[in-house]
Amino acid sequence: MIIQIGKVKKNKAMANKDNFKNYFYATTPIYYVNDKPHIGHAYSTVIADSISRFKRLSGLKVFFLTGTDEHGLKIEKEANARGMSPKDLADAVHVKFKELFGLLSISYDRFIRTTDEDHIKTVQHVFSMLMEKGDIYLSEYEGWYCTPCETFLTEKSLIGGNCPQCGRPASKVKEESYFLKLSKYEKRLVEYIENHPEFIKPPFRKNEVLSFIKEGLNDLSISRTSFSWGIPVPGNDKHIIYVWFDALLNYLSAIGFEEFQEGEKNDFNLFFKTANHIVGKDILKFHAVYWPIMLFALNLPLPKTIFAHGWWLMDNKKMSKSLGNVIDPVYLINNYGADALRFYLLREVTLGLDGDFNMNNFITRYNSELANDLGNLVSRTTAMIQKYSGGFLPGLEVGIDEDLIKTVIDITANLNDRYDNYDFARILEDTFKFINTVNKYINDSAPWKINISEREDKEKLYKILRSAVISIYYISYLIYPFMPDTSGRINKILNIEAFMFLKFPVTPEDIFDSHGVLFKDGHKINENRDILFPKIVNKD
Ligand code: ME8
Repeated sequence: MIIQIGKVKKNKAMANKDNFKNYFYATTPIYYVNDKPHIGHAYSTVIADSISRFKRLSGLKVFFLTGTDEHGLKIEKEANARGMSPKDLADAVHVKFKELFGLLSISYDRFIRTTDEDHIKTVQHVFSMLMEKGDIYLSEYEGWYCTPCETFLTEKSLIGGNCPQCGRPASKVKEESYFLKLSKYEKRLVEYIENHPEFIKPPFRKNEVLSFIKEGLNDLSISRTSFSWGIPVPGNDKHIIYVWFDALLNYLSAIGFEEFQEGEKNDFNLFFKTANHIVGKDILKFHAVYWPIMLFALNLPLPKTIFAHGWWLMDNKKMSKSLGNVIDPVYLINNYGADALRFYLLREVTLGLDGDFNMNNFITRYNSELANDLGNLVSRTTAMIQKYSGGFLPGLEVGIDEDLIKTVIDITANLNDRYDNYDFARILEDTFKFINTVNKYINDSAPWKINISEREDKEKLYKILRSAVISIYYISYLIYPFMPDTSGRINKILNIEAFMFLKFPVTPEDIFDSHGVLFKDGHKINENRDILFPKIVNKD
């Protein structure tokens, strides 16, 4: 069955049902504000945006959260170096993230800042609850700390005095500290991970997490006394709360945990059970070990999935300021467009694996797949409709090519599973294969050779026009989560206001029904004056 919905209108009938299966909560990491955003930040956010858009399109009630992580020593140090207060630094840099997300058409529902009042209240409240419960206790921390990673390290893990994660020097710390009892929940966490295959994705990351836990968990230091930029520990403001304990709780504060605790009937529990935390592989440990233990301590359910994506390298080297090879997403967007960047990030590499950002590849993919294959399909189809039928789509009764319909059905049959497994590269691969199939269909059927004075030939021509238009409609649907602006531009050309809501698996009847509703006989197709992807001429 297909029900027509507006592009951004939610499907009310489904969303209001008191059932968490109709909800979807997507989160990105919250980003440190010590520096402006780079391609890695764009990447996590685009992944979360794409899955959120697909889930909305499928009729779910979606909450998509992103934001900034504004406390901690790293931010305090950077602010000192710039001669400004940490809050002023955060105020200035968080705007850069918002600007980037605006340019990238990121459809977030909330941009949280850890300096937001409701977040601070939640963090202090959770700290007090766990103190009361006895899962937090006061003792002394003696060990090592990596400020760039905001991570406590054991002496044994250091590599020549440096942090094993980022390679920069670690510093020795000895101070009074509050601790969270991790060891108490170790066994329960192992069991949970082993019994919930959807909890850590991709699956190959699961063993990595399990072997870390099985080495034995030390209780986690969760407060500091040697600097001041953080949320004070309630009742002992000599201490500030460890930035990761503070940051992880953003996933609760953003969706009304406080109000829920106070007895208000909101959607907190429905959303939280469906949470998909999208993170880089560098911070998987925090999300798959410390975070679930905080939630066990709070008697809350765990998020549904933690998805760890890989890292982008630049010409096979780690991006770093000192190497001067950090890619500025704003530069790429200004030169090639947001959708070209979104497409490259999602198409080039299977999510979960590392990728190499290479400008030549970027330009090659852009020119061949976006400009030649997709752009050309849209422009030649609209040109044909102008030429052969004056811009009006004829022949509803003649039907659509059956092989093309079958391909659409094959692709959509696996769509939900592919999204749930973050197999975006595969969806794009199938979609671009389909684009080529349609281009080939037009070439092979050679409408320019048809003599339309014959009735039968006229029907043949109408079938080609209609098949091409309906195919483009489904292509627009399939690319919408990844390239929303392009999809909107195509819909404008097709002169349609909204997608139809697809219920999976799609049947041939659904397709015929939808084309009958959207593309009635004589439906006007707009002239394509808008070149979707102008070719890039390589200046080198
Ligand atoms: O870790 N390739 O913030 P952060 C791919 N505040 N992704 C990359 C990347 C790269 N080269 N570099 C960064 C923090 N990322 C914490 C998170 S969450 C409660 C707190 C992405 O500003 C990737 O998602 O260092 C990584 O996990 C995130 O940026 C780190 O951002």
